[in-house]
Amino acid sequence: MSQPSTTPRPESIGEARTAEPASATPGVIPRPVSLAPSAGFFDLVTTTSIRVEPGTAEAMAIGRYLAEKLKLATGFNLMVLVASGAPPPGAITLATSDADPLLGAEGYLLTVTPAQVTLAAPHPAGLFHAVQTFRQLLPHAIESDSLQPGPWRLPAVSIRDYPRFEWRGAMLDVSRHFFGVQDIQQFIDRIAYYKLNRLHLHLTDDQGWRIAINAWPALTAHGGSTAVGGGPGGFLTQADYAQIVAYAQQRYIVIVPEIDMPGHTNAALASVPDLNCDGVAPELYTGIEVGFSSLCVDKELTYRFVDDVIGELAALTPGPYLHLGGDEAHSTSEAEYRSFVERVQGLVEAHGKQMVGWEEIARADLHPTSIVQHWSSDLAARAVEQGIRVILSPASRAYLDMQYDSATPLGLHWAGTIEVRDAYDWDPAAQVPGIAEEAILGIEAPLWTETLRTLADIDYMAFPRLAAIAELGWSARGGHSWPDFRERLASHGPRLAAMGVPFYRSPQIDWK
Ligand code: TNX
Repeated sequence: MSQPSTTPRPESIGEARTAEPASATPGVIPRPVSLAPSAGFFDLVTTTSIRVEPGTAEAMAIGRYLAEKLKLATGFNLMVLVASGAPPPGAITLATSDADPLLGAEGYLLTVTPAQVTLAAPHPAGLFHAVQTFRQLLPHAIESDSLQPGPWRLPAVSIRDYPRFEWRGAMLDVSRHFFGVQDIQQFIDRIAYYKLNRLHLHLTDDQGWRIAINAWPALTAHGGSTAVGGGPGGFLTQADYAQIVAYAQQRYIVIVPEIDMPGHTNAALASVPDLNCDGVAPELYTGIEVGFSSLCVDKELTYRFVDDVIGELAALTPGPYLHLGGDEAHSTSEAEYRSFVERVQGLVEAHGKQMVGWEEIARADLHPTSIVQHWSSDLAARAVEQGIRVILSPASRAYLDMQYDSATPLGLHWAGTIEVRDAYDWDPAAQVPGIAEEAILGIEAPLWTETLRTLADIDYMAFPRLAAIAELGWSARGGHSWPDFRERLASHGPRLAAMGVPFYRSPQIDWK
């Protein structure tokens, strides 16, 4: 489904200041814009019903999703019904009519009283986010997938909430090591819990080509056959990819596919000899060096190839974005790099998509609709001068593949080590000189997988740091506070544990 763009809202200075003392704040992450506790509790019981207004198929789907989530731990078969009029006591109501349009594309109100619960939002995405907040108000055992004793009681509260940034993403590298449909779906569920709305899939790199392209079957047949360290690799069929896209859509997450070029292309060059300037295919690569490969930028065939790949991927991708990588093209000359990026920008647009690229693409002439992803230099500020919007993924703060400390058994450390506080305690609007709030489309945390092989590895590196990044992307600047976040995060330990996430038990947090 297409999401309406975020409506600008007046700065909610008043709301941001209604902060209660940390101890009174339920452990909701990201921190809501405003949260006012009131007296009493709502008890979720077998007879609780979930009511949806007539004529709202998406709200109905969200109601069913909520009922399914609650069923695993409670054992309740909650009724989900279409109903209008005043709700009876004990109902949970999902409403999209009459909701304050100032809440924007993703905002919501959540009201819990002893008699009833109301989730209201002008758009379904807001209802979906309200459901995540609702889950976080219940006891942590609600996240278990086996029957738990209860009772299932929520504190009465009134929440008004909407995001600071439109783009709140995570990136998963499925090239260095391959991760299939099930792992990716699990990751989607985890990030949705923290209200992220973009999953960037890094689908190709030197070590593996992971998405089937019908016009060039050798890409996956050969280029998908190994991984870092020489494992068996793997790839997504187009049906797999479509399944992931649909799963993400149901969770209001847009898939952003990346085909990295002109560098990071050894897997393609090894699979299709004609893509090489000399017509000779290199061997497959299973190491972790970067910057040695390049498409042959002055061969016409290169652009037929890129056009085919982009065309097939665009047809499979309902979201508006296509990421062409563009990073670390150390084997392509400056002039060739620029003309390549400019030509590919045209191809992406011809297939109806907006181009996204790593910060290096700011060296080229970009259209105002293209998007630049900052990771380590001040190059993205150049794009801002061209009127372009930026995604912030500063490696020293947001790279989930960096070690937590020097003892972390997984990960790299070229950008330093990143403890939970390092991931949390920075302001996106003050991170890069020349990139102010208005130029920031949002933030994204990349997870590169040179050292990661399993979903457990992903979970350990991503959590809890991804919760910190999610709060930076969503919560109002005025509510940013490490002591407050630290306290709320402590209560997420048992939640993550109940979900089966083997997260990093940072010594900075007094885990509950
Ligand atoms: C740099 S960040 C890369 C990746 C590596 C990563 C490891 C970026 C755009 N390129 O190719 O996987 O460092 O941390």
